[in-house]
Amino acid sequence: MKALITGINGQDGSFLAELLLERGYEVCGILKRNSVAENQTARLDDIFSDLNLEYADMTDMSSLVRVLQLFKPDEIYNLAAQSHVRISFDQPIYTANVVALGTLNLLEAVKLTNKNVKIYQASSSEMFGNSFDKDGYQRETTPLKPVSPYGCAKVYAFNISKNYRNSYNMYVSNGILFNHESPRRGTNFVTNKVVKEAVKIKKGLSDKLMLGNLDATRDWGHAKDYVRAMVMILEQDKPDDFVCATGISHSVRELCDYTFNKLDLNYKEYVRVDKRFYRAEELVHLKGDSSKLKKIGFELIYTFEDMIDEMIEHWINFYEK
Ligand code: NAP
Ligand code: F7E
Repeated sequence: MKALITGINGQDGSFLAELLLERGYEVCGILKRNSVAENQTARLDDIFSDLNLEYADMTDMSSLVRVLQLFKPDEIYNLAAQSHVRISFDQPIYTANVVALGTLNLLEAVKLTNKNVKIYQASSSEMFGNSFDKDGYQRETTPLKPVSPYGCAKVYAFNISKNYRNSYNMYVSNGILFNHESPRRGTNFVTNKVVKEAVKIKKGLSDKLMLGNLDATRDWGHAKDYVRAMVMILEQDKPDDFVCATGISHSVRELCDYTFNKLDLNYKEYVRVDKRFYRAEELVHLKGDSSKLKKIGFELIYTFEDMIDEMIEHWINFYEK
């Protein structure tokens, strides 16, 4: 089996590439042009020689057609995105071009080259916005009311994926994934920012941590668990859409409390609120119901605490080196 991963050098793309190689897949990926190529492939260092990598960009459909004709994949995991929600307020048009129109470019490229490829679309809990069911959970049937340019672009990608599934009989499935993290998470996302900065404070390398909304809650899982869900979703005979979440929600304040406590520190002495890290419209609460995914056999391995502990260990090792 041959899989093409867009966003292969991102957090999820790198874990997914490792998992698919372990399962005997031939793995191909696209990289967008970057001025310092070495930095861009840091997450792929351990598997670099096992991958087929080509330059292409989600905003350039001709480059996607070229790659599809070259690799002839059986499966595509569409993970490429400008994935930072706050930055999507600064760069809304770029975000829409990559996330929304980029997905359309890929679907069209597949339709024109080989319609029989199976496609996984990286949909997001950010699509729900501040919408949740009476029991406080978001699930596949919860109305989508996005509150960020990123969320709006992901809703377009979600809808157009289902439209291609229904109109052209293409196999396109959505994983509606809630926040998932790891030591490979970008350090401008809140979990890795908090853990990295708390370790720096512990080591005497810093004395303050500036954050935005401490009361927002998120359902945080581990990226390694969630890439297993992606593969499981494409293993189904028929295309469908699945929520992937832990069902447990923590506030940013609780994340700080847990992390600083683990380092024998009191977060209240170091954390300061800085309005620069607020969003123009906030998504306040996320908690997902993964019952549908569990019915096809999905189980979590990591807890929130395991994941944060792993991230703390990563940054301690990093600063000790
Ligand atoms: P990430 O670390 O930000 O990775 C995004 C990837 O997309 C990077 O490889 C990036 O390349 C690539 N990319 C960006 N713009 C591109 C373009 N124009 N053409 C080609 N590639 C481009 O994100 P992630 O956390 O792995 O998430 C993977 C996917 O799942 C994304 O679509 C994200 O929106 C979605 N998602 C993530 C979460 C989460 O909590 N992690 C939850 C739900 C959904 P460069 O690094 O070179 O820019
Ligand atoms: O923020 C609050 C912030 O940037 C989480 C992406 O992977 O998950 C991710 O989006 C929460 C928010 O993730 C800071 O306001 C407080 O309430 O880590 P984040 P996100 O916005 O939830 C979804 C599912 C995706 O699909 C996205 O691609 O933390 N927060 N203070 C902060 N957030 C950041 N980044 N930085 C702060 O200083």
